[in-house]
Amino acid sequence: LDYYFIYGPHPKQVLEQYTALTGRTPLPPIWSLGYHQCRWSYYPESRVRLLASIFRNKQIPIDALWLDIHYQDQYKPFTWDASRFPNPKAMISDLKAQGIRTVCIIDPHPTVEKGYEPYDTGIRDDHFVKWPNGTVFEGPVWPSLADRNPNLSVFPDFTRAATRHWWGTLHKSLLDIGVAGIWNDMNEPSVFIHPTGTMPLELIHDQEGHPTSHREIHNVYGQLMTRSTFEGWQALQPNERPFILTRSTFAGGQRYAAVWNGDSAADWATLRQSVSTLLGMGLSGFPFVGSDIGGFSKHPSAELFTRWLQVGVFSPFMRVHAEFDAPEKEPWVYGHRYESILKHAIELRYRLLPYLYDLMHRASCTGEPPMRPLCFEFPQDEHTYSLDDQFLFGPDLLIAPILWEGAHERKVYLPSGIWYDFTTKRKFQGGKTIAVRADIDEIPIFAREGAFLLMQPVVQHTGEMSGTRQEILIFPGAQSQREFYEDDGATLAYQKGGFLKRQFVQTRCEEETRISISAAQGSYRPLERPLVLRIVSDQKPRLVSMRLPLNEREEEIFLPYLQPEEFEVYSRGWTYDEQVISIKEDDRYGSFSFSVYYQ
Ligand code: NBV
Repeated sequence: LDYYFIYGPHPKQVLEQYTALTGRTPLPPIWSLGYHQCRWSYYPESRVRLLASIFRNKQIPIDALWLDIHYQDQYKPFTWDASRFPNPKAMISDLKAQGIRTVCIIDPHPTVEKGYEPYDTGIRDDHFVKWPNGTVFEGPVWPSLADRNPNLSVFPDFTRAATRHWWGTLHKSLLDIGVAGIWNDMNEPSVFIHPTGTMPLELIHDQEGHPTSHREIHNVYGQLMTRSTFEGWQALQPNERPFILTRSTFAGGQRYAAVWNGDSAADWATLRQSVSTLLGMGLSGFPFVGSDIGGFSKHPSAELFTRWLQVGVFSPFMRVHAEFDAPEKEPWVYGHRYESILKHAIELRYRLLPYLYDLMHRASCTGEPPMRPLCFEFPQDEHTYSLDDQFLFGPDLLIAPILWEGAHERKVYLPSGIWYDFTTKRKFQGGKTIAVRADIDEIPIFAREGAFLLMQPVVQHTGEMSGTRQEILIFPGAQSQREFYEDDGATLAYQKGGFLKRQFVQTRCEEETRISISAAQGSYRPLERPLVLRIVSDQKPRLVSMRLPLNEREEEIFLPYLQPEEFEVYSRGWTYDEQVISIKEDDRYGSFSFSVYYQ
C-alpha cells in the first residue's frame, strides 16, 4: 500500500492536492450540461423522433436523448437493431438539427458469435479475459437473454494497452454517424452469475504483461473501460470533447467520464441518500455527477418526481431515467400543472448554465465540484459538518431542496454573513437556522452577499447560447469579485487560447455601487450580444453611468432611464423594478465599468 498524506489545510486545498495526484475532469462539451431524457429503452426510431418533437413543441429545453440496450441487435455492442432503427444516421442528424444529441449505451460484453466483428477481431488478437488455463472466459449477460440466438459473452481485458486501443477503435461506427455521447454500463463488470454478479475472481488479466487475477483488477475494470472509450474517442475525433457516462469507476476515473450513482429506487429515502452520495462523490474528485431523476425502479409520484428534478437542476449531470417496466417519466406525464412546474425547473437550469459551465471549468482546473457540501466553503463552522440535506451550487448559491413527502417547509442553516432569498430577494442574517416555506413549484435557494451569477435567458438547447444576452445577477456586498470563463463549448480551441475570461468586481459605498469588468483575456468571442447587469438593491438609484477608457482618459456616459416595461424593448438603458436595478448595454471586451448613484 502506498499512503499519501494531504495537508490542505482548507478542504479546497485538500481536493486541489488530491486531484493534482489523481487527475481532474476535463472541460465537458456544454451540451452535456443541459437536460437529458433517458429510459430503458426508447425505441423504435419513430418514438425517439416523437419525443424530440414533443419537447420542442412544448418548449421544454433539452439537449440529449438516450438509447439504452434495445437499440442494439440482440444486445450486441456496436450494432443496431435494423427493424427498430432502420436509419440511425438520418435520425441522429435530424435530432441534431433540432439541437438534440444522441447518446448510446455500450456495455463491455461482446457476444460469442462468429462473424460478429468485435468477437472475431477480439479472439484473433487475444483481447478477452481468460481462465487460468488460458481459455477465454464466457459468461452470461444481456446477449444470453436475446430473442434470437441467445449466447454467452466475452469480456475485453482493459488492462492491456492493445485491448484498450482496439476497443477504442470499435467506436468509429458510432462516432461517424454522429453519436455524441457513450454510456458505459455493466462495467463493474456485471455478469449474471449468482451469487457474486461478477466475474470469477480467479480469471486472469494481462496487466501490461504482468498477469494477475480478477481479484486485483475488479475495482479498476470500469475505470479502465472508460479510459479505453475516452482515448479511443480522442484518437478518432482529436478536436472534440468526449462525453462518457459510467456506472463503475475508481479514483482517477474523473479524467474520463461523468458518473451516476446507479439504480435508484423511486422513494423519498433514496432521493435523500442520493444528495449525500453526490456530495461525497464531489469531495472524492468526481465533480460531474448526477442521479437517475425520478428514480430508476418503482413508480414515483408526481410530487417525488418533481422534488427529485428540482435537485437535478443543481446536479452537474441532469438526466431523467426509468427502468424497463417503469411508467413514462417525461416532464408532461403528470398533467398540466406539474408539466409547467417541471418546465420551469428545467428552464432555471438553462438560465444558470453559464454559471455551471464556469464551475465545470473551475473543476477542470482545481477539482472543486459544482455541487458541494457547506463544510467545503465554511470549514470553520462546525454546524455545517453534518449537513447533507442542503448544499452549495458553486461558491454563491445555497440550495435547500425539499426531500420529504408532503413537506412544504423545512429548516435551512445559513452560515454567518448576509444571505438573500434568490427568488424574493429578501435578506437574511446568517449564522442561524431559519424555517422556509416551499410549495411544490418552489425550491429554496439563497445567494451569498457579494454573489455574482452568470446567467442567460431561457434557451431551448445549448446551441442557442452564443449571441444570447448575458445576464449577471449581483447581490452586492461591501466588495467582491469573480472571474468568469466562457468558450465555444465544443472544441479544444480553448487549449490554444480560444476562451474568454474576465474579472467582475463590485464595490459598494453609501452613495454608489460600482461594477467593473476587466478587459477580456483569450481570443474567443461569442456572437454580438447585449450585456444585462441585474443588481439587487432595496434603493432606487438616481443615475446610472457607464465608464469607458478614451485616449488615456475615462469617459463617463449617463445611461437613459427606462420604464420597466420598456427595458426589454430598448437596446440600452437602465430601470428599477422589484428590488433589482437592471442595466443593459452592448457587451464589449475592453475594460469598462458601471456606476449606480443613489443620491
Ligand atoms: O441497460 C439497462 C440498465 C440501465 O438502464 C441502468 O441505468 C443501469 O444501471 N442497466 C443498468 C442494466 C440493468 C441490469 C438489471
